[in-house]
Amino acid sequence: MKHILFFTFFLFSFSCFSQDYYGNSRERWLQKAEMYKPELTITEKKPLNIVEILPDDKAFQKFEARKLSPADALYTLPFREKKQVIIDFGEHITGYFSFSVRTTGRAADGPLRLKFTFGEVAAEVAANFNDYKGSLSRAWLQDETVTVMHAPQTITLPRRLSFRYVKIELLGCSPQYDFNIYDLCCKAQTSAQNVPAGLPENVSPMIREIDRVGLNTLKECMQTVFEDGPKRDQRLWIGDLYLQSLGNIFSYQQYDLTKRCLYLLAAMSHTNGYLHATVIEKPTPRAQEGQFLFEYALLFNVCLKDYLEATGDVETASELWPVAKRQLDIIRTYVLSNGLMDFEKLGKEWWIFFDWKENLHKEVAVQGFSIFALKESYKLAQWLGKENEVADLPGLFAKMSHAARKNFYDKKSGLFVGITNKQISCASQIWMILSGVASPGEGRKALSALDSTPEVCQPGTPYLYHYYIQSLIDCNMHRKAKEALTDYWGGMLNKGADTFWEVYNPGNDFISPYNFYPINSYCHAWSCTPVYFIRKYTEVFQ
Ligand code: RAM
Repeated sequence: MKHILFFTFFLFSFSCFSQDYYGNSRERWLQKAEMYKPELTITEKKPLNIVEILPDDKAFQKFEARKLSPADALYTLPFREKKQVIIDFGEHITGYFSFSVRTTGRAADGPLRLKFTFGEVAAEVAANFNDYKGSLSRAWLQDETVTVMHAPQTITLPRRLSFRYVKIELLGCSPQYDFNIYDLCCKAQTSAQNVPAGLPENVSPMIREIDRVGLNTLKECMQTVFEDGPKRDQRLWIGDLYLQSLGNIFSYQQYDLTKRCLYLLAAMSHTNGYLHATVIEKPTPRAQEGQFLFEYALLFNVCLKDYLEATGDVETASELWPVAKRQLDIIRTYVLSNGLMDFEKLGKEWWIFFDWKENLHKEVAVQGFSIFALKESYKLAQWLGKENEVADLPGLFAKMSHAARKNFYDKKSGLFVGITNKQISCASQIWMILSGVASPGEGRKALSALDSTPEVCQPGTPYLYHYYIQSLIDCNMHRKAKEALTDYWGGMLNKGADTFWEVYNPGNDFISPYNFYPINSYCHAWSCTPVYFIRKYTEVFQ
């Protein structure tokens, strides 16, 4: 009996997993991805200043960098007595760091041990990394110990780094000789090559600055894929790609990079045809196994549609259409006969994200997002003349929209609220608006009601904030959209950002989804979207 059961199970697994949903397309997709891999532009960056990083209650994360002297003062400084120095490169850079060491008089009679700590923000180099209890690999933190066996010598650290500040500490040396550390250099790299158009002269200084830092953020994340963050996770995530692609359409316009990412994701999908949320490029491209994120799988479709709209590249979109079409089955699997998504079941089988925000109840957002994804996918089908292959969609999103109104809309308050939890969240209103379930008038009412409702679950990251701004625009709340963008991204600027962050809560500088704020990414893809808003909706933002 046991044997029969095992055999049946074996046969079942075989039929489920051994057949590839996409037949033999993967190899071609991977080849295409390789074909569109961009060249990296390398620029040598030199440090600007020696700084001190001091506690300051008013500064971001309570640390402030203050200039002491120009960086080359380091190069003649006998380091044995100095023991520690912090260098400021003056801007966020991503690349390979090198330094040289020479003795000041007597020959070196023993090795040196130096520790380098790299930080995207000042507090990161002041933080204590010992007793790390964060939820991600400790190794993301950028501290490196180097033993210098001979002097003079030039050393390049093997790891690619992302930083503005470097702290250098002397851990070990001989009492017999002194030395200088000099020629600090970073070979900075990016695949962003094009120069985006300048903004008109009458644009306000704040909007101009937000745009500049947004462009910088996007540029730093543009490597051989659109990375989520050049410090962490250094890889392609579909949700980040979707927003970067929007930014790219209105700035660098390097569509081959988007194309490469789309092919790479398709090639790395599961044999069942569903997309993995994230792909790692090195040493050879592979998906992060088991990482299935509901919205991200479907955002592939939206990203492909936007790409097609921007480029007219029907060939790519047609080749990847089967992937987009397959993702729709995710929604079909969970939609109940009453038109609502089976939120509970979906949550057991997929990662439902929407935001890094503890306690966010995602029931309404799931429904809204699903409708949005179906509608956008249908537009893609229309562009490609494939409506007949997804002829069920218009009926499906109409039914789901009806169910959403019936079950979630509280006419009295004008807010959308879930059935299983009465939490009032920004996310729920946003996704009811972006899905078109709420009319612009109802959307305006809902978004305005949020301002006067106590205990609203607010966005936790620029990721959800992006969709918030979009929903304000879609409801014609243009003044409010500009205010919100200026307050939020301008808030980061006022706290010293030279690239925009993964997580930002105006009231709490120390918040981290990973239980350790220095491991947050301070140059993060999903935070670049002011570039898209400012350049697309010129009448609203310029
Ligand atoms: C973060 C990643 C990425 C995001 C996922 C869901 O860990 O950095 O930006 O897409 O979360």
